[in-house]
Amino acid sequence: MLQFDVVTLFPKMFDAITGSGITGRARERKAYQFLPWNPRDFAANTHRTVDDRPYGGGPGMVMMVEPLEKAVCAARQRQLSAGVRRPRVIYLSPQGQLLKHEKVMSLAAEQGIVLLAGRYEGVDERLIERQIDEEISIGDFVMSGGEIAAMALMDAVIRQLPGVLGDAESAAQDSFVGGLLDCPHYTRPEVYDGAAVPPVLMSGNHADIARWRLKQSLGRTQQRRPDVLAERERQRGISTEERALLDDYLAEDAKAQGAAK
Ligand code: 9D3
Repeated sequence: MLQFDVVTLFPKMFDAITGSGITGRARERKAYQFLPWNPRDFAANTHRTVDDRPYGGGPGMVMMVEPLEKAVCAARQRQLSAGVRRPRVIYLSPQGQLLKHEKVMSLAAEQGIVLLAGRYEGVDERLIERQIDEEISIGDFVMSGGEIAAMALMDAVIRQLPGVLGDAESAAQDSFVGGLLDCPHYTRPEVYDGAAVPPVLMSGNHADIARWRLKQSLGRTQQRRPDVLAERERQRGISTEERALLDDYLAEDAKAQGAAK
């Protein structure tokens, strides 16, 4: 069972993933274990202080090295006692490497992960040097702390653990794994306020439907995330059929854009 030990000033935030949905069910089924560690419980004074003013001046506060190190070491020790050979210690940080699918897959293969979620301006750099294996960011935007990033990482990893997703959910996953964005989805009614479902989806021709979906995925990826399509092409090339579907999509889209003007 994958072990997640999380060092955080806000353990209750993690109820959001451990208590609900796929990640809640996975915990009940013991696909992973979650244990929070609050640095306040390791603070040296009666006020339970965990932050202090930055040397050199400037705004905000910095998380102190001592309570954080004690909390990280307690988490690491617990994992070692639980049989984790080499706990991986990750600091969620705006300075980290961007989280990608490949990293999610490699983390899902670990025995144990210790996550550090920071608050304030960040943590004392000596804590990073002494205890952190890697820093991970979830995107180029500013949040108020590392907890939501830690939960995003946990959710992505947990859904890759064996037995967590049912067949239906698994099949739906294949799309990003193939390095493409998802195709559009429709359900009843067949016509909503004059807007009809694409007729091919009502045809019952499964080969046509699969081709249409691939074409939509290729076209949308090219238009919305050209970086993702270029990386897929670099990794595995593009087949003659895929090239033809993409060219078709782009030609039809250009025509539709022209007509709409
Ligand atoms: C406004 C404060 N910034 C000064 C230039 C630095 C800063 C410190 C702490 C910015 C954000 C944070 C809190 N964010 C995280 O801990 C965090 C995060 C994020 O904000 N965006 C994307 N990924 C991550 S992972 C952790």
